[in-house]
Amino acid sequence: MILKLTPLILLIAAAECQFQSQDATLAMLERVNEPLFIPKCETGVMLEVPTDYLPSGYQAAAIQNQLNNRFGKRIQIPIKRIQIPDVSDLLALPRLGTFSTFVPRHRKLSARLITLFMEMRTVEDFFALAAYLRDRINPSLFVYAFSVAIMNRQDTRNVRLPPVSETFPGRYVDGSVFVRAREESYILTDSLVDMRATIEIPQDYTATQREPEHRVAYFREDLGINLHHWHWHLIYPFEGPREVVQKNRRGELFYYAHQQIIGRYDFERLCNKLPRTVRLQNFAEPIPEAYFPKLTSQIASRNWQSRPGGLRMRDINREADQLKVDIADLERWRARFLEAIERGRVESTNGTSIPLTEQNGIDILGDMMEPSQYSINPQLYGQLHNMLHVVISLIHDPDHRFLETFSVIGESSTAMRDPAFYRIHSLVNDIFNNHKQRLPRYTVQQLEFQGIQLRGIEISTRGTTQRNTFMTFWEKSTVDLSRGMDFFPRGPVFARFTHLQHLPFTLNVDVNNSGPRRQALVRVFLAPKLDERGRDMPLVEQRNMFIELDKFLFDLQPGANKIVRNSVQSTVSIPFEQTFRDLETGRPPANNTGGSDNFNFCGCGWPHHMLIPKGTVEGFPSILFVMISNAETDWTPRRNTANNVCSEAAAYCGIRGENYPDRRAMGYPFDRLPRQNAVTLQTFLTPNMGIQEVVIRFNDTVVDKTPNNGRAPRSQIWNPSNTRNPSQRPAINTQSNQNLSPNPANGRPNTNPRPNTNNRPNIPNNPNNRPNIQNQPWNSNQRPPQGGRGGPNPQTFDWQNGPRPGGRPSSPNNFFSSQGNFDRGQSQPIAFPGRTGGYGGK
Ligand code: CUO
Repeated sequence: MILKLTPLILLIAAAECQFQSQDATLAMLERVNEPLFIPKCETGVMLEVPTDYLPSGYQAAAIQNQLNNRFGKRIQIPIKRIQIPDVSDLLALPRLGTFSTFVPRHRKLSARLITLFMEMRTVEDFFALAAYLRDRINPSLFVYAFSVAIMNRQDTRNVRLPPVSETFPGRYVDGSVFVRAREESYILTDSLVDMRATIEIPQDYTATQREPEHRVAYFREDLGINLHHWHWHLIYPFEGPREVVQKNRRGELFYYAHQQIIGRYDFERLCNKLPRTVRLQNFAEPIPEAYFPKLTSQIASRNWQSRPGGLRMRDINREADQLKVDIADLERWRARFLEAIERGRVESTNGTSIPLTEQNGIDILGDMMEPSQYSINPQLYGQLHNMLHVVISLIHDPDHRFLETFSVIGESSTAMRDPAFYRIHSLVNDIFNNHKQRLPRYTVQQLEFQGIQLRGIEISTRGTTQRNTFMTFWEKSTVDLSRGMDFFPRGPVFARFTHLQHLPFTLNVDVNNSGPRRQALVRVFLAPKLDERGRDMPLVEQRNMFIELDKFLFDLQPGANKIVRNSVQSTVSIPFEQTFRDLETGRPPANNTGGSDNFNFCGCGWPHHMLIPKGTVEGFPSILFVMISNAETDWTPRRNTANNVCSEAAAYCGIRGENYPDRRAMGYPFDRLPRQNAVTLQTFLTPNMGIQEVVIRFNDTVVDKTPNNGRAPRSQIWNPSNTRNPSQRPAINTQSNQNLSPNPANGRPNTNPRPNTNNRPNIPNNPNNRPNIQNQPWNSNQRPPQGGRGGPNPQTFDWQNGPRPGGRPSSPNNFFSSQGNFDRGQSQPIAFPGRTGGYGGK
């Protein structure tokens, strides 16, 4: 029985192509604690759910009729009534409990639900099952499996998922935000809605600077980084239908994506005068690092558990989670890994000995380590990585006597907040490295590119005359959390948070090609120059610290070539606005298949604002490495070039439906030990490589990205009580290229992921909403006030109006300063024998 079913609705329901999958998806993922029949989205989307799909308490027809009238639906989407499969096992997971893909029982349930979703014959059937389950099963399980299915079903490929920070904002921001948001939402309604204050999320809400580890909290707690990690695991789930899990080189990408995370974290640690991460080695020893997340679970209204420093991992035996793992298991699994790597062979379930070859050894080990369902022998090699997450996440209640659940490290959307995450992944990386160190070292022939000579590298950063200098600073950005707020009255809930940012820069590379015209693959990496003690880092260590900045194709003409590459073009990162995409205000038009297909893959990518490590006020000395490879041998052309919107974020995330584009081992040329006689980076270089000393100069000042204190102008607030009138919607760019500048109507990003002619996002400088770097005052003697991390009165710099009053005096080390600090620490090119200008290999 479907209530209020009209002939028009039946007509729409019959037309499969007209099913409003995008609206239905956003409605499914909004306010997941709130029943589905309550209108969702700012447009008031109403899913017309069959009565017997409703939770039992709401099934009376009279109630639904009353609720419909009360909430005033605007867009009706009829939900089909189907034969519901047996889902009793899914219902067994407590609705108000927690869910983690690291827990085997939970993972099995998620694999089963993903399979059910994938097997639904039509898109209507899929949404019908989703509608039935949404208000019955555990919301975290639902959101995870539903999101994986949306990304992998053929008929929902064009549907775009909101970032999980909108669905579960409680996993990303201080719990006190919700108390303040609730109060304002209650008082400031209707015509007063635009008076709601933007809620400031302080940078230092989880600890103080008395805790040394907190110096890198800006990295661990960055919203974009945690969204990236969640998205990565959504694309590469451990378990599920074959077409969802078995992706090209998935085990190797698990290794590489996490190896790069550790490399980046250690880079940040050195910038903050912290030693590199010590791997988790002795499982019996206390874990010194503490973590107090200050996050509240909106599902269970519980706090995410804290971990004081000095706790020891203990055997886990929790009947309720069907979870039993001993520390001895972890020891045994690790020993088997190391033994297999030493032998160069692993043993499959049927006893076959399989070699760990140069080509696929790391892929096999990656699948074994997670493990994914493609682990070659789960009984023998166990679940080392997943169970390390689990054991640490339950360190506070290993036998469930206090009825507590896991902490942030047990959930992929929050795990990177915890310092212990990096201890685990340093161990995992060390094990992978054991394998890599046993592989034959790259010979000169495997590294060089005949006839190619790299002659010079230079970084020019907009807004400064200093060469080879990256500039970093703090920036404030605004996100709307209202989709995750399950309380009335509705309306925007803007939160403003501070994150690292860098000035746009350009990489210039001079290359001589003594051969014919050919296509090159340009690889760009960055590493610290010095170790913890200020000594030049030996190459055997430094090779683990090289973080990928970019990788791109370039057509080399015969003779001299000048490669010019902008930082926003990086194939490692995605723009800020893509990470925090607003699907309601920034959706592409329905006929824009090129822009919307692959959009969900586009959500995966290192957040661009974290591309460059923080550096130091004095200038952190680093080494930029560029290598010109032969694209003919190293690059896999795309099979489907029509949908290449996402190619720019392939480095850590791959490309949807395609092979990983780089045929070389991930991390090449630094994934293996350097050849015997290449002790230093200089001696490692072949003529097609080059290095340049650079510095990363940090300015401890907060720049306000959004005008008007992060709030929308009053007259332009989009009031959800308005009807779906296009004239009242914030403008969406309809030009052919991508406009990712903030939307003037609400100060929020205008995400319109349409390709421009060269398939790269075009990020214009909008004089009203974004800093126009070319005209900004960093070159001048103007001195905006300093704010900075944890200061008593953090100040912001308004790009339109200049410094705000009341700023702290400028520090003499500030590169805003007029003291001529631009000339300090100017990097010097490294001189190589027989080479002028200090660039390139030998
Ligand atoms: Cu991504 Cu351990 O794999 O968190």
